[in-house]
Amino acid sequence: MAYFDPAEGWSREEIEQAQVARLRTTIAQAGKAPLYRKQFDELGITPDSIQSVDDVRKLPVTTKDDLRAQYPDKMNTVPRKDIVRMHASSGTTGSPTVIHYTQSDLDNWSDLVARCLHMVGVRPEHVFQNMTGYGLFTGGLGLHYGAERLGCLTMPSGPGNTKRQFKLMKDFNTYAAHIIPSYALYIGAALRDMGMSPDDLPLGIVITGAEPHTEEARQRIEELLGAKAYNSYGLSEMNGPGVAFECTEQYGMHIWEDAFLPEIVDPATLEPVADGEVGELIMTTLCRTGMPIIRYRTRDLTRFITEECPCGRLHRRIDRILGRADDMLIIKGVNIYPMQIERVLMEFNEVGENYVIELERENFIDQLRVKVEIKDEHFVEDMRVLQGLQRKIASRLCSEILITPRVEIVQHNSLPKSDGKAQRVVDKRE
Ligand code: ADP
Ligand code: K
Ligand code: ZN
Repeated sequence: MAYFDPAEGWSREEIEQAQVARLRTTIAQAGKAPLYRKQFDELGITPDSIQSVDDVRKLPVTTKDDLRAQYPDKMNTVPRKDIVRMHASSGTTGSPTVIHYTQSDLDNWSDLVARCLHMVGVRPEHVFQNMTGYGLFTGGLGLHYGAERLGCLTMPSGPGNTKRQFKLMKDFNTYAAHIIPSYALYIGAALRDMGMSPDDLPLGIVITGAEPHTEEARQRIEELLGAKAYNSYGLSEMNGPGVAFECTEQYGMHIWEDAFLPEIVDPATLEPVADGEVGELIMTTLCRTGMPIIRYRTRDLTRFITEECPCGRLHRRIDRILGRADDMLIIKGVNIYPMQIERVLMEFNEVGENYVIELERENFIDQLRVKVEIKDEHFVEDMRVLQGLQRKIASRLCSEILITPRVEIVQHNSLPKSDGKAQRVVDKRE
């Protein structure tokens, strides 16, 4: 099999040699930023501190708050004239962080994204429809330049206007599309509502990323749109998309270890977890010149998949993101991740694609309410039937999350919808 980039086929030895060399270069470069200069001086860190990959643990970690404190550009390690692009995190949690890129950073980024797309079968002869928001969010321009780099006719259709999206797909024979999972579920349902079938669309590949979604949601997306869906992981602090991506095995995402040095640690102690255990993903940029970032705490929870991938690539895979450490809900003292709830909801064929998790406090007691849309064809006037379904969902949820939520079935298209990252949790507690 031909790789887009020879680095995809590297042995573990080649990967680790490159990591050590690039980490040393990165330390030299990062030391030009005041934050790192100070930390490196205090800890006595020089490029020579790195003799093996494990030596990364000698380095300080970087948090989102550290980056915010350097706002707007104190993390830069090149003169302003060499910076050609800026993005900012979407600010899902708190105020945004700013990322600055040099031209070589942008070129590397596009190569990484092109590599991802090529890995799942996208080719220059294909039309690529980029249905995510452009602007400061990295998902738009990131995928856009990657698809162009690969050679695809790239359509910056952006999100929204579902009918026009379908028309563009049909008229221009779109084979691959990039869609945020919650929006993919939404347009899939819209296709069904319009009385069209997935066979009416030329789509073969859908790239979904930017927010947590379950395996069950992926299967729905594939059925609704009649395409293979591949999970794409990235974050602004590490360029944006193109950090980790599923191969055609659809089991875990290869993290491009020639460009990023990943660690998975216990969030409380920052010690590495045992191989295969869940922890917080930490990453260091290995190729960035304008704004290198050392041991960035992503707050994203995942694990390394320990087995080698049948596809032959030796870049390690991370499992589907369980959620952000900040997403964990503590309800009546029980720790719950929204994705545990999504997984159960998507098991029910009657249930539609949109849901909201609401938390309230009544008489000092936490209440969990799950509102979920029912598919149009399953809507019945008979209250007993609906109540029966609500009870069934509540009891399945209880066996998964160990507390009994109030389940409320609502009509199709009645919950708020978004074409960007969906807000699945509404916490009304004080
Ligand atoms: P923000 O932190 O403001 O959302 P970003 O746009 O940089 O800013 O989003 C990056 C975050 O999005 C990641 O840290 C992760 O939490 C989430 N994310 C990105 N891709 C995925 C994915 N495929 N699965 C789950 N979560 C994802
Ligand atoms: K082309
Ligand atoms: Zn693979």
